[in-house]
Amino acid sequence: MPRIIDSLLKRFDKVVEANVRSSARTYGRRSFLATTGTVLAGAAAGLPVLPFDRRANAAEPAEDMTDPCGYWRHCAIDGFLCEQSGGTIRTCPPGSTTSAVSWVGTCANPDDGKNYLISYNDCCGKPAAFGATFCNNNKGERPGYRMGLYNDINWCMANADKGYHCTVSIVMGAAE
Ligand code: ABN
Repeated sequence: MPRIIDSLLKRFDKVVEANVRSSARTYGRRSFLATTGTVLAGAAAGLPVLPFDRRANAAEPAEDMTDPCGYWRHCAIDGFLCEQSGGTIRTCPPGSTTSAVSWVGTCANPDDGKNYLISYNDCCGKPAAFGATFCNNNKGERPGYRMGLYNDINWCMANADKGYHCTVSIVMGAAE
């Protein structure tokens, strides 16, 4: 091969190699990982973390509790436990709807000693959950003429389907 062509090919090789290396540095896997890592670390360090209190929702009742009615959030419940009827402590079982109105109690969380407002909503539109435990706790309950402080009624009264099924205990927030 003539020397001039050989020299041109070598130069061409060098240029191509330099381009490939530069491209690998910019678009390669390591570069991608390094950039992504930097962005994620920056986001974690820079984003403000909104304050919220996990304590009230921390301890879900164990299913094998010896006294399910003794769980702190149920301190003023009057009804069948939804968590034993296909729902959870704060969600109605499938096929039932949360009552539009409710009675609100105040219960102390033993984990932090603070009081929390608990909304006791009835779940409506299914037959009464006779297979579930019925709890009748009355902390803070007042006579029936104080509607919002009375738990011994069917809170499905404002729903289209007024059939009572069970009751959920929803933490609304810390009590003042
Ligand atoms: N809040 C539960 C309930 C429903 C019907 C009657 C009494 C209590």
